[in-house]
Amino acid sequence: MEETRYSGFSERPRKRCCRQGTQLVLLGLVTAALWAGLLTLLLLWHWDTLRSLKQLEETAAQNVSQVSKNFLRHQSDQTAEQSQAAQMLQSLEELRAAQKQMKSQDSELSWILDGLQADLNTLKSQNLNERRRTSDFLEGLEEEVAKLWMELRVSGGSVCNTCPGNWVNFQRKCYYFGEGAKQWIQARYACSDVGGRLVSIHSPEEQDFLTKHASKKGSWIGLRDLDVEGEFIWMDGSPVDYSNWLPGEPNNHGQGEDCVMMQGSGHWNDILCRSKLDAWVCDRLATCTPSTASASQAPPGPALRQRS
Ligand code: MMA
Ligand code: CA
Repeated sequence: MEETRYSGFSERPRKRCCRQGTQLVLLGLVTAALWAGLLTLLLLWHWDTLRSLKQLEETAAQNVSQVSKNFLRHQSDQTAEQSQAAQMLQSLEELRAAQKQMKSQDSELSWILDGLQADLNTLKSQNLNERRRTSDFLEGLEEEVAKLWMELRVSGGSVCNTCPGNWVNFQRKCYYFGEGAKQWIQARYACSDVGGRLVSIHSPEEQDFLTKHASKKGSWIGLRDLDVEGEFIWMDGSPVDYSNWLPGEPNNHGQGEDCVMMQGSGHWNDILCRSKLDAWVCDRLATCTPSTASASQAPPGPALRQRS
């Protein structure tokens, strides 16, 4: 109807219609291109996301495996450490036990050692005592022999009154009056040095002689009760057959008086052996001078050996 209405002008609408079609096509094409672009972008984004996810997944898996590996390693380390600690604890216990045993062994050993030391000391002192007893016994024998020999000489007509220089004769003995501050034991050695021993006194006559000659300040004499308290022994080994104690003596004053001194008056007192006195008296047997008749027959007398 329209073609009829506008029959003289048919060229123009056809052109409008074509341009619109072209525009539509172009629009469609642009839209399609846009959609295609959008889709492409979406696809690309999707792929990228997928790739990232995959990567993340891989990384996560790697991390998980690393962590589990680490965990396992840590667990095994811990187990090793635990067993090591248990071992160390056991070693410590063993050490403690060993130390305890060593300590008990040590105390046992020191106990045995103490015992051995005590035994040794006992043996030593026994040996020393034995030797002293033997030597005292020998000295006593020698003394007896010398006295018997002297009797024999006297009965054969000999005169026994000869003393070395510095010694004073009385009856058949010689006496040395030493001076100088000494303890009893030092006086004993001093007498030994001059060939005698600390004096032994056996009669009132001998005592009178000594009282006259000895120092008025007091002297050491050869009497002591060192071994058994109250049991006094003379240096010549003879028993105490005569005594001249001060009244009330010996009293072992203060429980330590084991050596005897002769006072200026001649009386005796037991005092401390470590006290120092200014004088001491030694004795020894005199030597005999043979009579002219027996001189040729008599065997030589025993030499009086240096005394202890
Ligand atoms: C002193 C001392 C003793 C003695 C008494 C006597 C104090 O001690 O010499 O040996 O027995 O005197 O009184
Ligand atoms: Ca006394």
